[in-house]
Amino acid sequence: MNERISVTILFLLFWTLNVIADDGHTLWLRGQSIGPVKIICSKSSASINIAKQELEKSWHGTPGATLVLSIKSDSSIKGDGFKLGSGKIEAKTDLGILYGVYELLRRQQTGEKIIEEMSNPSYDLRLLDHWDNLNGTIERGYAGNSIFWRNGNDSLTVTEHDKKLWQEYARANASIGINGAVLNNVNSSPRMLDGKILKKVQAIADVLRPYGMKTYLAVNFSSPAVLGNLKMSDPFNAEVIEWWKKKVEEIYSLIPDFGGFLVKANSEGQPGPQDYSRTHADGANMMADALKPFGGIVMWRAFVYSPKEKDRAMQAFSEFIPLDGQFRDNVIIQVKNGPVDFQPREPFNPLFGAMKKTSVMPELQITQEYLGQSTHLVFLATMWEEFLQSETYQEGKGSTVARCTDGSIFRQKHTAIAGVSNIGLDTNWCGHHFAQANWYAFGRLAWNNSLTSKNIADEWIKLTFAQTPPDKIGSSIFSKNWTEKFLGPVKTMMLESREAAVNYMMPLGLHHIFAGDHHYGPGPWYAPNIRPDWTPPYYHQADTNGIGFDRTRTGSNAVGQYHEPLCSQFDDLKTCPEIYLLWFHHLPWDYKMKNRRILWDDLCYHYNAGLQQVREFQKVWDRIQPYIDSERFVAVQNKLRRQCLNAQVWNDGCLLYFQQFSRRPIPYDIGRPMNNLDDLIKSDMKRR
Ligand code: GCW
Repeated sequence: MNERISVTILFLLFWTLNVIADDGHTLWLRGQSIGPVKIICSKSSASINIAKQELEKSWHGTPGATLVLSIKSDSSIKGDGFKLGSGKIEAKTDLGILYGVYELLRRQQTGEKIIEEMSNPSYDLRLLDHWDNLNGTIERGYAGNSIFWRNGNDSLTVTEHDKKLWQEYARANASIGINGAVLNNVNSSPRMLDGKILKKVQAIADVLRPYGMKTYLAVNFSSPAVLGNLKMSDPFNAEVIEWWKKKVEEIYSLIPDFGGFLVKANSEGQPGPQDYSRTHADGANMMADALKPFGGIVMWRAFVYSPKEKDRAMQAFSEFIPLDGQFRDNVIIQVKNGPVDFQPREPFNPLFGAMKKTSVMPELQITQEYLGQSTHLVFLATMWEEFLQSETYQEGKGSTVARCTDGSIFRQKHTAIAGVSNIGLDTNWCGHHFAQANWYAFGRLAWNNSLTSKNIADEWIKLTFAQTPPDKIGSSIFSKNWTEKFLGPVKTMMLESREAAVNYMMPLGLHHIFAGDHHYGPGPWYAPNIRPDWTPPYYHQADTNGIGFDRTRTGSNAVGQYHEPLCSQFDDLKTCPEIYLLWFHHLPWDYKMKNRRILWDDLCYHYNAGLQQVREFQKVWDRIQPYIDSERFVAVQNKLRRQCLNAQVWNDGCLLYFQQFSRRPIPYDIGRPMNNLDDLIKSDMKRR
């Protein structure tokens, strides 16, 4: 064999292996340096040293260029913000420098221009909430067990492997600006505050700290009684107050920069101040007082609802609005984006903008509990963009949810946002390679809540899938071929994916029609003998007269919780956006839609459109095969196949079930169901 041929073969072999082996563990942090950089920085600290290492590891600027990192007192820079410029990064804090470095590297790798620019975070606190249990399982986790907790004799030992994983985790978060983590489930075990467990929390906090991540804990309101053996946990009881004070002191002696508590109280069976006829404010303030001397905060959740009330969607507002102004200034009310529960589509929770004298933070769900878990490809940034840009009208036009929560409109003491994490022990962290994009998007939006989902998708795809290190500096670092054949189609697919899921699961404002309590497949029929607000018929209200939840002024009057003109807009069929139609209205099957179709037909077309969209995603994916490593290609291809099968089940289950009431044919120009309703009801989507 001549030498040239054998070199070529060797090269091809190396290239193929290189392309084959990619398990996704490195996330969006794949950039390897293309040359040296000269760093000038007079300061040294754990975070600054990480910044320097990152530059050396991933520098994509002109080889040999000089970069000056400097700490400056500049009033235009807020918190851990930074100023980017040619050859320099300025910040007020070490973390500002670190975030500036990550931004610079991201721009170099994505070919985005590097201009004189200021970047201040939208929210001071940008947190991941882990719903991780002490035994290592994760509530609504679909990517393996917890990276923090496990069962067994070694449950509290901290291994080198643990530390390495936590460090990788902290690095990924810092690279997108996330600066805190709640390490355990909001359905919290009182044991969480046990001294032995706190030692492990300390070990985790020590690893996260240099990356700017603070540690928080979800606490159980009954801890004084259950863990401290007190007679009760009444927030007005002197012994209870003292117990929390002592506990907080103990925590800060181990973790001096501890962030604070997250509390789910009097919600879904969790204990809370109402057990002692006290209010949410009484409970939250008691904890806030204990944390105050140390600078800690309380994030008190507004996710409350009781089976006695007529409309679950209204309860957070009814319980919390009367308490506005009664909370200590280190309490933040944490509110889910929608008024029911992380559904594929909900209007925004009316508490946003309405609670004017209290710090309010959005809670988003990154883990896809209601959006196909780790099987379906659903890019959530479009949903979050829709939510953040929702107009509340609370202080006139321009009072978007984003501006009502980030301090632009109300002078809230703390600005914060949290996302329920989708991270587990799976090698690729999130179960589905594309679910990494949701973790990424959450961090990016928490830093800058006016980013578009389109830009976020663009960045993420470039960072995650670009194959060869770019050889040129500037905007042309990606080949025309790759941009047209890979970036474009994959981006379009991501941007359409959430609407596709809404279409095949719950179009036109339908919500919470999931099977059983796994929240995966369809179950509009699911109505065992449990509280009605845990069953789909409560939400869809389908009968022979029609379908939808009447929340108009003559119905539950949930519309009344929205500020005008929204209230009238949602109330009036002529102006209610059709995406929320059945959220706010109960309508006859032959109601005329804007496109002149009757409601039943339009519903069928929506389900069918969702199904067709996922079938298209399969084609998109098969076509991009030459541009991606085989490991990730095959993994996503398999997931898309299952997503299509599932979408078919959603289509068939919902249409056949609702057809019993509509008593009309499925329009003949769309595909016929492929499953029998009885079989679907029996299998209850247990086989995913
Ligand atoms: O979405 C629901 C989930 C519960 C969760 C609850 C909550 C942690 O089904 O698993 O409990 O919300 O947010 O508290």
